[in-house]
Amino acid sequence: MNITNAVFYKSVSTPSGLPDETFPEIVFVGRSNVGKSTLLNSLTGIRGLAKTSSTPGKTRLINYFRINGELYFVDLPGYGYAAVGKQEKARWGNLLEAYIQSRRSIALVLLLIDSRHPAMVSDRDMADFLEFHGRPYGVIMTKDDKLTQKERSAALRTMESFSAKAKFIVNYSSFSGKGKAQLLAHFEHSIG
Ligand SMILES: Nc1nc2c(ncn2[C@@H]2O[C@H](COP(=O)(O)OP(=O)(O)OP(=O)(O)O)[C@@H](O)[C@H]2O)c(=O)[nH]1
Ligand SMILES: [Mg+2]
Repeated sequence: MNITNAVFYKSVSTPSGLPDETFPEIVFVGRSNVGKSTLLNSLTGIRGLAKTSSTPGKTRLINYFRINGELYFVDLPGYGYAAVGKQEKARWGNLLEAYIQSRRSIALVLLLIDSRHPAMVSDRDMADFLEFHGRPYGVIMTKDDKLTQKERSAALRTMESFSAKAKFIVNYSSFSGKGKAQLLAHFEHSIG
């Protein structure tokens, strides 16, 4: 897939604000600070389209981006961010789960995993959740530029062991662009 046009569409904080399920969606899911918003910017080639931050918890809303006028990229807030209050965590956890379970227009979930910490419980839980609900998903191993070859192979093996139904696993660096062409090719299959 070639991304020729990407624009911010809207931010949503409650189920009632969700847009109609008119376009297929590629949904970005992962722990806070794993690099979801940065990946979105890397794929579209527009720095600053999605807000990024070195402090976790930057994205607090569901953000929709229209891609090529024919699909949405959906940037979701991260899970596993300790400094968020219990109440907000619970509220957000429910919204995230409900979204993944019931949103019919999801064409593909991108599960982002920090290459340096590939076996975190919350990530395993998310992979289980996606598999249980039969959602099509692919894995992005983020921040690949921080790894040695040895660490890369070990991380890949770990990830493969708990994402049996993943359609693909891609090593990605938003800084170098490594993995971008490969990932865009996978999108082609998901969107049709
Ligand atoms: N080295 C390196 N750092 C990255 C990469 N991608 C993202 N980062 C850094 O990771 C931090 C978090 O990036 P974000 O894209 O804001 O993370 P997020 O997953 O959207 O975080 P939340 O919105 O809090 O859930 C930033 O400091 C980014 O610069 C990458 O490929 N390599
Ligand atoms: Mg973000």
